[in-house]
Amino acid sequence: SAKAEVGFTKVNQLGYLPAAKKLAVVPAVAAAKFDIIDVTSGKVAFTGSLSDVKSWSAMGDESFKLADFSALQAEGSYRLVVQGVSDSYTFDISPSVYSQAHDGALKAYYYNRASTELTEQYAGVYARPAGHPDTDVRIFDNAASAARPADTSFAAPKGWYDAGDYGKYIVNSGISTYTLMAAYEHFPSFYKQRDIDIPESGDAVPDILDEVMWNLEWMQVMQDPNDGGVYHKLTTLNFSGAVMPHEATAQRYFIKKSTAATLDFAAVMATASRVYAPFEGAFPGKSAAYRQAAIAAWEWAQANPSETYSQTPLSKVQTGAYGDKKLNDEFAWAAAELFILTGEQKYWQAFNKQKVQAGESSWANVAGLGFISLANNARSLLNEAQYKTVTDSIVRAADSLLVTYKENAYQVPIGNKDFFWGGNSGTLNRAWVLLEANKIKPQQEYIDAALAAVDYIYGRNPTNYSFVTGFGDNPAVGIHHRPSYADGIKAPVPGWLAGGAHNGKQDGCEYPSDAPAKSYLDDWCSYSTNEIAINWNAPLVYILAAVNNL
Ligand code: 9MR
Repeated sequence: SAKAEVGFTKVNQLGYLPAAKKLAVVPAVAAAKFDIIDVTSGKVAFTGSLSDVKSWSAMGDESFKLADFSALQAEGSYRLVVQGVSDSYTFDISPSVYSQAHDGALKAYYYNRASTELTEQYAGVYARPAGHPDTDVRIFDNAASAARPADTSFAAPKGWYDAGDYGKYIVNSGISTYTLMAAYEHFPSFYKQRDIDIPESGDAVPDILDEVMWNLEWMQVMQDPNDGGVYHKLTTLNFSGAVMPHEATAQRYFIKKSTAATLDFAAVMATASRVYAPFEGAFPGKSAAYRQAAIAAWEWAQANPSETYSQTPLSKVQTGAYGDKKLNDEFAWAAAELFILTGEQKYWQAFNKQKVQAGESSWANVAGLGFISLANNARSLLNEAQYKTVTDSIVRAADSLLVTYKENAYQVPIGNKDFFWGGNSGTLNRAWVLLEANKIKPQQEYIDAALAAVDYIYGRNPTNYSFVTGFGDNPAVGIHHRPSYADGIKAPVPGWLAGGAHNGKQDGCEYPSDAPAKSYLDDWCSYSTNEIAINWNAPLVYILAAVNNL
């Protein structure tokens, strides 16, 4: 077919905001013009010239042309037509084009709740029995202390499953939980009336904070109340088979206290203490308890500054490691949040001592989160010069991302080093830096680049997939997500962002291409490109909230 011979025209399969820069990527055919057809009337709504032939080394030797139809701002449904190429998928131009996508990305967390039944009322066809009550979780020998000896057990229910597996990991919960709270903090009026149809919908608390509470309640009990240290993870010894949650019943353990987990926990608890303070009526005592938990965790980390987590291939524990040897960013982030919470100078000094800079965040690098919190919450705690060191660092980071964006012929804020396991979350976390810089020093190009990241996620990328399940005309379906695989329903659980293209091939699957930007496999086999994770969805929620509020 024509499609197979010359490839596809790639668009954001959801569509574009009316005022946005609008690009499609067209195969490098001879045609010089493109038409945009209004699908309702069948008439040509816009005609433009294709760019000259371009290339991006991350795509190997495939070249392409760009179609720029930014000037088309009229609301409607459209498709892009080029002679010699199949028509693009249909896309919308509308101010609400990312609204349902936002709600879907947030609702995904509900589907990954541990310790509860998903009822048909809220989960529809994805209803399932409760899994992992986590009422009898055992202390693994490397987690034992005098107060909590090995093999004793206690309860740590709730929380979200980390990803396609059923583990609950503090390091990964840290950045995920924070990012969702930041979305609420930065866009409170957007969240005020937002109903994502979860069991708590309709109560006095915004749904996003109800959903986050499900994870906070678990995180809180991951702290040993006797010393303030926090367990790195709560998992089985090995990954379970591809079964539903209630069928994965192997013994679960609290595994080793670590400095990274304890500091991420401190940062999240300090953030939660301030974010939930206005909701004392709904959650009595929580804000104060979180404050105490954060301080106790910080103190433990001062006394235990280098308890890193690692697993050898021969270890008895084979679940995710989230091992991180570089902890100055964790110290900086926790210090920033504790400074905002308490106003105490010792935390500001502790932040500065780490000599970190703003930039793209990830589970292993959380310094940027500290900068975001300080820029948004510490204006009145700092003098002008101090505050400027924070905002300058964010602007510097964004400006270097802008260079990447402008140098990239595909016009996305993605460099060749940005293809790694979970790289789609990196793209969204870079968009976050750009949007923070836009608050400090407004510049249209920051917004263009951030929206280009959204385009990439929903289909304007070399794979032609929308990387989010259930959204777009050609979404990922074969995600590495145990419930989606085992539930017998063809369509995967919706709203989940796949990790994305890169050519690490850690899973040994057969990939369609070696080129990093095209090395993506929409199949269960590919846990390195097609797994989902709570820390990848979180910046998706944040960015979609942000672009809904541009
Ligand atoms: O997101 C993690 C990625 O940065 C690592 O390269 C990868 C291999 O260690 O692990 C990823 O995290 C996985 C975790 O260890 C276990 N649950 C699923 C996570 C997503 O694949």
